[in-house]
Amino acid sequence: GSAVLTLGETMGLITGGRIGSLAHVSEAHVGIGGAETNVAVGLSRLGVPVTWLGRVGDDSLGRRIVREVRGEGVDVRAQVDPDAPTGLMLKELTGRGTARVYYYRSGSAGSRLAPSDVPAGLVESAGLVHLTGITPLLSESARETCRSVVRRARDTGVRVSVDVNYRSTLAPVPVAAEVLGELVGEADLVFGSPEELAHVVPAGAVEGDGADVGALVRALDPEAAREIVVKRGADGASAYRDGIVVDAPGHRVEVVDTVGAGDAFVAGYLSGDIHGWSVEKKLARANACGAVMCTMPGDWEAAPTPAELEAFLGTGGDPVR
Ligand code: KDG
Repeated sequence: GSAVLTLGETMGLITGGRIGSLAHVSEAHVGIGGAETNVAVGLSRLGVPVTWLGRVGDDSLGRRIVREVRGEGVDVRAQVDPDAPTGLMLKELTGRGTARVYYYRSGSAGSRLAPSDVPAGLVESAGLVHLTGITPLLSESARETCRSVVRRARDTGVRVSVDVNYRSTLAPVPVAAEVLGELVGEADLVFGSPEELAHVVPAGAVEGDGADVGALVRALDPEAAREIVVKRGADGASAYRDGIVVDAPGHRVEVVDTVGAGDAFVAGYLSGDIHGWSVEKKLARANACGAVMCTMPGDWEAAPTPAELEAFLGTGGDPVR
């Protein structure tokens, strides 16, 4: 099996060709995106054997997803669903390094993921399984798939990684809190922003406004049984493990497009995790991967190789000309 198995929905991605609303911008780029394939490509670029599993429609965008992700060296296990189209996402560039995103994914092939899509042995032979909080909010069958994969991983001692990745357009906070709280409760490794962690902590478990990240982490994981990684974008990240917290600074970069930076961060962190790196080393690589992703457009295209990371960190000598 692969070192990392991930599963979820990848969509066609239409991005405005210039800054502005798609009510007016006529030119656009066609691509693909999905949190889990973003992570998978990030891992593959870093030399980690990775499998992505999901459903696509029997259509052009579905074929593009399979070809493009496979082209990145990811082991792609895609079910072609004859009864539903590949989901779609529109992305408008605001000009402030952020993007506005619209989903056309309800009833999509990817959202129809089912437990039986995941063949016997696939979870059991992986080194680590990575899920995001997007998948269980897509449909009842996708939620069941997450539950079944987590159960299978736990039964065979396979590590489970979860990125909370809360998307407000998929479910209101109370629903997400319950569903994602359950997922986080089963994970060995958890990623989230301070706001996302506040959403998954049971109501009333933390005093005050939830701004104390240490208190959130203790409420989420009272026995310090998990590794909890708090993502703060340009402000860096912190990892809580065995009751110890490690802080790592972020990088100041010229931001073009922040979408996908969180996934790049996760790929960087997991690439070190599977090699048994220290928390410090994992955080440093994760922060660098996230920063590089922000400097170029696209959700995953800028995922760095180890050589590109070295160049970014200034230890790789002069840039190649
Ligand atoms: O993390 C980036 C992803 O959000 C993006 O690539 C698309 O998977 C996606 C989603 O559901 O928002």
